[in-house]
Amino acid sequence: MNLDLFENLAPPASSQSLGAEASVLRGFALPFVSELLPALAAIEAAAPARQMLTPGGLKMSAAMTNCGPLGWVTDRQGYRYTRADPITGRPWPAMPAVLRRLAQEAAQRAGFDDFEPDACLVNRYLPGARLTLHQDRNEVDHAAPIVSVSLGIPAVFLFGGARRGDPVQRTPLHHGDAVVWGGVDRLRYHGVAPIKEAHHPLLGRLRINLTLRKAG
Ligand code: MD3
Ligand code: FE
Repeated sequence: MNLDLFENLAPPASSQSLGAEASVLRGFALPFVSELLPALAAIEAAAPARQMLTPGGLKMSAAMTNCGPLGWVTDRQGYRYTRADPITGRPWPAMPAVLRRLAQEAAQRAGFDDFEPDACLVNRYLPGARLTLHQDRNEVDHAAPIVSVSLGIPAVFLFGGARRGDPVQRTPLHHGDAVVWGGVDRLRYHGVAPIKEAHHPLLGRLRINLTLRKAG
């Protein structure tokens, strides 16, 4: 009997299911971190993170920037993807090869082949910052998954259902964790509980979350 056949089908020990098509890959991003951090610093130098306004006029508690051909923005006009950074008027910084490779490998590990992200939203959270329950529905192709990478101090990820009032599952996310969402889980409500005061050896009192999407 060819046991390799089964080994290839078995999930890695560090994979955890959040839903039928949502999985946490614990520590998946760790081997990429030393290349990722300088690439992120370059992105933030070219397109500084800023606290955007919701359509209702509230300042978001997380600061955001983007890389890749498309970037997610919100202001009084609404939520949308743009090719240019509204602050600098220049195209968003290019997506670093290491980030694209990380997203493709994580997607593949979770069962989504040929993921071609064209947008990466960078969320920066200081203690106290949060993200209220929402759906990600500005992307054109809902068949493509979303890959998220958590760095720095921990967060509690809130994963609800198809309706805002559905029960919410709470999952801690740590430095180096990757999560892949697709298929039936793609439009579930989700958010981030207020970040607790903490210190991370590489990032200090900061959490960075990268979400890679096929937006266009
Ligand atoms: C679940 N970011 O940027 S991870 C977002 O930690 C966002 O910064 C969170 O939600 C963060 O929109 C959560 C990513 C995530 C992204 C898309 C999803 C989780 C998702 C789409 C469907 C279900
Ligand atoms: Fe989201």
